[in-house]
Amino acid sequence: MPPASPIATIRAAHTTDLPAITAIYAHHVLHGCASFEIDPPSTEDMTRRMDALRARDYPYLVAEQDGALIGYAYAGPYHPRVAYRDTVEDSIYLAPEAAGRGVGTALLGALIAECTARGYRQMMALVGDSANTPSIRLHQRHGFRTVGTLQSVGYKHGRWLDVVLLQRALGSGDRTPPRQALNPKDPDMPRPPPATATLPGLDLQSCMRDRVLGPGAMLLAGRARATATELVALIEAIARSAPFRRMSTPGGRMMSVAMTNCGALGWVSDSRGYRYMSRDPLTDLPWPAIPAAFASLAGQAAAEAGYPDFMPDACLINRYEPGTRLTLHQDRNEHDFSQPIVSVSLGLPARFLWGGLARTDPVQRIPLDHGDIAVWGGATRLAHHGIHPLAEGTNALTGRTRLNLTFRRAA
Ligand code: MD3
Ligand code: FE
Repeated sequence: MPPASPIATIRAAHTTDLPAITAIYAHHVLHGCASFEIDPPSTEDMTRRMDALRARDYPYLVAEQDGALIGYAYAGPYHPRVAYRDTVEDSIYLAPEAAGRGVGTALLGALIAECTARGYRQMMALVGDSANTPSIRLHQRHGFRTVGTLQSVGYKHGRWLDVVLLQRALGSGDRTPPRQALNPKDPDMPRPPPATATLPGLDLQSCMRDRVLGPGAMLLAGRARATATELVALIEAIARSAPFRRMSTPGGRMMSVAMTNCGALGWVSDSRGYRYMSRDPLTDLPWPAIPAAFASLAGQAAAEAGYPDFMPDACLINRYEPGTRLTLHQDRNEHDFSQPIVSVSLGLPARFLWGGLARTDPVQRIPLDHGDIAVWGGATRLAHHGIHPLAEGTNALTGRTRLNLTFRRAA
């Protein structure tokens, strides 16, 4: 298995990326059916194409690993006629060695965020070759629906090729009229600045920190920022009926993190061990229900990371103060390890300790900021992890505190 290490960073493309982009695209033109070109374009051709997109403020992104470019994605006009001006078409190409590692998912997530912020309302994907299931699934994970198949419209590598059309809405989609272009008659005119304030949970600067942490594990940076105020208020309400408490480990040590729970099951630790309980041992009452805002955020994040049907029944709420830590451990009190875990960080930043499947594997430190969501599943579900002692600081929303929501399917 590949090492569970940060393998991709997403950032805006530079012109200096063009030779690498040209090489990746040439591979797909020569050997694949996703592109319907037959002759690989030159770096100059690719430069002209990038310039044309960027002059009109379409996003162009790259994925990088250890300084090497391993993939790129851009959005462009779906059709040149003017009434199509709010609809974009995406393109994503990965270096062959980067396939199947979540890099495409991270690129497409960031591209969707960029296009939404620019006010586009629909994104189309035209997948060359109906046998290209990785690309079709990638788009489905990001909420695209297949809207049709153009049959045998291409011929390449000795066979007729279909084009699968997939589509998803961006932002408010068709529920509201489009924002006015500066010159509505001319789709080439620059568009008004992005209305980031209206975005549900996505902001561009955070999205640029999205990372694939390992197979099945993704950092969705800043996705909880837009709802953070509401989340913190809901945590405070939960803590009024199920107070934060410091639990003791089975070995008799008091944990420095204060915890409470909501959901059908709550995680507890005492001299009898770690386990899930349907009632709060402090009050003998059922734990408070998972608020709808929690469930929808966790579900959306899991879907974005490739786990579309996540239905958590347990939400552990951890509260940290400066100096508080969580030592390296595995989460293994759940029944079904094929279910992912979704973690939402609020308030003070932390350094997440990210180890391997064996306790002695090397440990990396990954910064977790206010609003960051991490999703773990698949091969990394049982990775060792922890939180480095929290640094001193204050956060506008939570004061001298870090709050973490951990959503799990326990039963
Ligand atoms: C990586 N909480 O409560 S959640 C915990 O920030 C816990 O309070 C941490 O670990 C916190 O058990 C981090 C992130 C997390 C949760 C489960 C994982 C990361 C994981 C399982 C496998 C690998
Ligand atoms: Fe844990």
